[in-house]
Amino acid sequence: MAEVDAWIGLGSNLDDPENQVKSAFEDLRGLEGCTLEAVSSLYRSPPMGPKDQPDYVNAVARLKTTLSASALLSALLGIEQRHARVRGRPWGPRTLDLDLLLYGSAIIDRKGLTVPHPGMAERNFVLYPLAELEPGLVIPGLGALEDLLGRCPDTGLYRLEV
Ligand code: A4P
Ligand code: MG
Repeated sequence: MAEVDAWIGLGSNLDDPENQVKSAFEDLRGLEGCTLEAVSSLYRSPPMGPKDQPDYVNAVARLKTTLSASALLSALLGIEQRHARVRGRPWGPRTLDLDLLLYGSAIIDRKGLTVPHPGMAERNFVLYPLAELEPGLVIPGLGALEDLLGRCPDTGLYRLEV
């Protein structure tokens, strides 16, 4: 099967978020059928949604994969579970959230899998790390990353030193 570039968004705001994200990079590196190609810096930001929860640490990663989009999503859910993710309220706190942001140039909209990930165009904690790795990226159905950045201020977003 042909290899596809997939982009993963990582986020955590519980149980040492920086380490959750860094160890998730290692989990991604170990995924069968995938090669971890690049990871962004870690970024801290205030919570989007309910404010009575800790700040988040976010990052993005780029993989080359021979997995289908749905097999890759299942693998990501498996990693979340190993990080003791307990699903609470929507947009509530979590030890690790892994989103499949992009899967090559695919536009997918079926039960349980929407790609590009809904809402990514309005999330500075997704767009700025993506731009760090690939400023010229074009998002299927949404346009040039550069244009999305122009409409999404980096307010509150803070790049952590590595
Ligand atoms: N699903 C469908 N498409 C996808 C996809 N492309 N990637 C389904 C991942 N999952 C996808 O996910 C619910 C279901 O979505 C999955 O089982 C999968 O089948 P979830 O992560 O449990 O959903 P959720 O967390 O309840 O809601 P949601 O909308 O995914 O939350 P988000 O969007 O992940 O937001 N603030 C900051 N600063 N940084 C953050 O990272 N994150 C959230 C959670 C809230 N506020 C935040 C941050
Ligand atoms: Mg999610």
